[in-house]
Amino acid sequence: MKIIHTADWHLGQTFYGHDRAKEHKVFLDWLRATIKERSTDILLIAGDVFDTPNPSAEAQRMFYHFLKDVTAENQSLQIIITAGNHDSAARIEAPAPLLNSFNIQVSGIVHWNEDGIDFDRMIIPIKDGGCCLAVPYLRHNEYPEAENYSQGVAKVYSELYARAKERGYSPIIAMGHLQASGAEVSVGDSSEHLVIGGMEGIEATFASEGIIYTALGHLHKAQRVAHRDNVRYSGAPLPMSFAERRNRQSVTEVIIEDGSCNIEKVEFETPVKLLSIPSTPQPLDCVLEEIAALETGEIRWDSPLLEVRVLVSSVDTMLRQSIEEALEGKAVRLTRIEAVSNITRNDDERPMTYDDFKNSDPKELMKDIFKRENKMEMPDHLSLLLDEIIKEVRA
Ligand SMILES: [Mn+2]
Repeated sequence: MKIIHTADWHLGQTFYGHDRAKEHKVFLDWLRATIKERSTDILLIAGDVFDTPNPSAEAQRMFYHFLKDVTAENQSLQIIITAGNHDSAARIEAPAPLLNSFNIQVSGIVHWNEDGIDFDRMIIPIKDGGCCLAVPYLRHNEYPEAENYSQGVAKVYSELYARAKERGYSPIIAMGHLQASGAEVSVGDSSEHLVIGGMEGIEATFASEGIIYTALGHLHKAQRVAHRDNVRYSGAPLPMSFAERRNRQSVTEVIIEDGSCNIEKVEFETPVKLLSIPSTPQPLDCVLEEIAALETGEIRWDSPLLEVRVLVSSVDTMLRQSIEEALEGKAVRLTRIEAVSNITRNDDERPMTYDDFKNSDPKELMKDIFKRENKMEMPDHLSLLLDEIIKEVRA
């Protein structure tokens, strides 16, 4: 059985205002060709198909065209899709009755019946007597009673596994969209974060040893979890932020044969590079020198997306203009200029731990973040607004 595991497409994403539809199109065409070439039996899409719960018509059109074309080209292909935290669970599941006739199953919403969660809907038969435990991104309270989120999510997987085993399914694969603890998060990447700052990691033991392969989505860097080769993130096909610019993009091919699985990363060369210069923030004159060394040429849809990082010691109102002038005629697309203050940081600015976070006062935390981001104290009217929000949440 040949499986291709992919996730985190984020169709419809714009990158600092730059449209990425053409990049996504290149990826989808490549994926189609890869599936044909490798005679894939099952395509697993582990969530975050779309970048937002309310994707544009163009993003949806691209997705459904892909599904139509790839199933037409590969008559025996089965596709299983789970919703991620960026997807609308209801929206992605809405066309399921139609998709089922193309051998495409969607697990978006957690359905409930009189006994609680309707687990059976998440058990999807696959070829050769196997099944896929297709678990969408679980929101708070979308799990049986448990001490915390991590344990609740683990309970869903163990219940599904127990049921699948009892019914004699073999092999059993699983797919989910979650943050496993012990996995690597891209620093500064907000699209990967869960409910609060990405701290709710699920213990890797959620994936029972009896599950032959667990296909995960959510983290954008391809990696295995807790040193287990068969519990993996396929990674996103496009870098979603500058924090991910050094990631290598791929989909994961899993071949299951005689009870064991063989895993291969199939690399995808992204058509647009993310460029961050200089490699560490430098004073303006050094930055301008680096810009001067960039290639000149026409700006096209696939020209690199550029981030410029400048070390500043005072407010320079001409900063943007100087950089934009230096960039004239260069074959790059400017996304943002990050001005980094070289004023010495306080000693107490060590990274926050989970315990710090649990014991912190939300208002103080917000004020602190505001100060760091804006280099000024939070104005009174925002502070009052914040009081109201906190009051409302606690009520
Ligand atoms: Mn996600």
